[in-house]
Amino acid sequence: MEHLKIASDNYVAFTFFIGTMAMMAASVFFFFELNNTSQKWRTSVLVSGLITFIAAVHYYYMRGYNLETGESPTFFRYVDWILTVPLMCVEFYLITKKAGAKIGLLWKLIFASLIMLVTGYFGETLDRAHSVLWGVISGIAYFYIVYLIWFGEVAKLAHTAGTQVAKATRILAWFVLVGWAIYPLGYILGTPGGLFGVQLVADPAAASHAMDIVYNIADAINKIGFGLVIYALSRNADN
Ligand SMILES: *C/C=C(C)/C=C/C=C(C)/C=C/C1=C(C)CCCC1(C)C
Repeated sequence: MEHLKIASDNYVAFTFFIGTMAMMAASVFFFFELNNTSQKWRTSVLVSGLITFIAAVHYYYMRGYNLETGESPTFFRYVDWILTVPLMCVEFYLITKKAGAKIGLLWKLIFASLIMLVTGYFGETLDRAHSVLWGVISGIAYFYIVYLIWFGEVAKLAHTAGTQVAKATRILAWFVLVGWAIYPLGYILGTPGGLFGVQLVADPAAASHAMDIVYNIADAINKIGFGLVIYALSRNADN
């Protein structure tokens, strides 16, 4: 087989490559730091490492897939998200558990995230003709997660869990509100329904490329940044 190289103007392949390396480096960092992490925070930092590690494996695969086919690796993108987004819900549960979070809260977050992702997958693949409808349903589940974290149970528990946990939860809440909002932007760019019928990128190939670049940037911010907030909490918390 011919050796495939990344053309210098192939930004999609390049961001898959950088994404792979960044996720790998972050995983090594989180895993090695476990040794210097207090017992109380070890599971949280471990989960940060698992999130970036799972992403690293998917990025490695997606990088090769995209380079060889020139296509968007939608299926494995969603496999990655379906594994890593619930683990981010686990992070919220773990840091509020000390303030009395119940397992029911974790299930609510996971259930909403699965609705968000499965409906998004439908809109991107199985029923592209109704991408706006699926995007709206996905968006409702997304806003429910935002609600739980900003005003609902997560916010209330974080408030009583000490200043460091409250501060970290507030930063993570910003990740969910702003960092996660990058994904619907990618979806709007890449699906035929656009923004309620307004197509932002007309050419289908260009639209799909734009979507991948936006998703790749969002993943780096949200997976590595999110993990670093948890890591910082494990260093700053007084106990
Ligand atoms: C590590 C991966 C993460 C944090 C992925 C998050 C994905 C989302 C928040 C996706 C949200 C979507 C909508 C809110 C509407 C359109 C469809 C999605 C799935 C792109």
